[in-house]
Amino acid sequence: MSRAVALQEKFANRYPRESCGIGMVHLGIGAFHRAHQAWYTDKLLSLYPGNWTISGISLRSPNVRDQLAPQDGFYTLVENDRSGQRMEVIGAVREVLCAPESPAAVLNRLCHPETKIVSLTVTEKGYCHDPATGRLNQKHPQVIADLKNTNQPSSALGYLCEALYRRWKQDLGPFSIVSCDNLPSNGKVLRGLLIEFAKLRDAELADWIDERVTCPSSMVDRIVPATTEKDRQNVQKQLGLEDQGVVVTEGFSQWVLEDNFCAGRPAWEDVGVTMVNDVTPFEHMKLRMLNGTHSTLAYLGFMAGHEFVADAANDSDFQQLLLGMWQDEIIPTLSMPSGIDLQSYAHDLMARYQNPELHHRLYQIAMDGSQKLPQRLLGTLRDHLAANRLPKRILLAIAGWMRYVTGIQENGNSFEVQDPLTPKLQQLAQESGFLNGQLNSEKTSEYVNQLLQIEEIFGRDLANHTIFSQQLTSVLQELTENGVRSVLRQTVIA
Ligand code: CS2
Repeated sequence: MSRAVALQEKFANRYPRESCGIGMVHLGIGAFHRAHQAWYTDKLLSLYPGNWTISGISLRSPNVRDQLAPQDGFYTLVENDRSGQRMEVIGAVREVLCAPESPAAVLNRLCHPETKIVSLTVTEKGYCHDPATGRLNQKHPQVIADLKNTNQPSSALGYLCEALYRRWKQDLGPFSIVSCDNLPSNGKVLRGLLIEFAKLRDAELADWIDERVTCPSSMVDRIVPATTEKDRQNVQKQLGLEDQGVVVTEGFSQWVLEDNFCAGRPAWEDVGVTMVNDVTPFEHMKLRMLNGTHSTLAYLGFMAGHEFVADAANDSDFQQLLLGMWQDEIIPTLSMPSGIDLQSYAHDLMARYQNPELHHRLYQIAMDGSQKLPQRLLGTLRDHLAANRLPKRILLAIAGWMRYVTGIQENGNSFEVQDPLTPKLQQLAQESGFLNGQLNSEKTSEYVNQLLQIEEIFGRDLANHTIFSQQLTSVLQELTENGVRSVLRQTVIA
């Protein structure tokens, strides 16, 4: 029996999939999308079968297409937590295209009259922007290339702009664009970038986008570790079928979405999505409380020798660090609509991190820190600096990142730092003499100051904040001299 047929049998005709047209295109069809938006949409189609199935686009590698095409887009979603394991075959993804191989097919799908919503998970770096300001990086090689070869784009912005250009010219009407990446005001930022990009091509197109296209902001949340061979074998054992597209996640899921769609939308509110007028407080809550502490665990936990989030979150020194961060440093910066209890949110986060059934690598989260730091940690930091306070745990987290990007572990082993700025970061570590020969505070201070000069991460203000940079230097010096564990004990106890 083919993979497609076996999965279709398990899908058990929960809805008449063949007659549900494709109404959404998703750029960046990785594991997160399949555990989140596609899962919500699958529940929706079970309730109301309609034209909201998904065309998933891989912007880079053919892997997901190669996994899903032979199975007609079906895949198993495994939910793992303390209450047990659940498996479900998801049918919401009807087609998967690999953009570098077939840009014309992707553009045709985006320009299809039935395409009403385009969503994205292209990670922070996929926006070709300056994370500190949210503006387009006009020197980005993909931006330059996509403005030249408009029919063969490579970036999300390039595809969106060309598709909207054609829709404008052919009078096909706009689609809504939903960013599902962990960026603050993701819809607003994306809209600004798209208009900036379009202006470089055709000012009238930019005006049309401005008038007709909406980009609702969204807060998305579900922890989705990278799938392993063991996960696939587990599905094979439990369901008796081969599935190359398995995705493993936790039981928890949240999606808060701004209700601003220019071409209609599915009734996602009926399957647990929260539709609101303003996503901002929810974004701040999630980016600072979840992603901020996730990155903290990633840098410090990894340096201390932990492999998985659950290992670090079950280590009492790290637990104390997180509890202190939430209570004293993050929660006081948030202001939430009534009914949102940040104490219980923090409590639930700890339980999610400690989930022993989820094997979420710290190394996976540590990736692309230069793109993540501003929204995860630096906003909280700035709020404290403005009130003349130095949040010691946030400082420790930033120092942890500075230590991490040297690519050398505490035991002296080197590892690969995955970040678009890696060459620059490691050059600075070399040039400043940090980690070369005898460590001294002058070299550390030089290294810290050089890093703080990277405007796309730290903006213009932080390098000039003397008390902050001095304190950061001394934390980094201690971290390097005495190791994470020792600093953690001092910071946590003090
Ligand atoms: C993580 C996120 O890899 C990372 O940077 O912090 O992917 C995190 O797991 C999700 O945002 C949870 O919703």
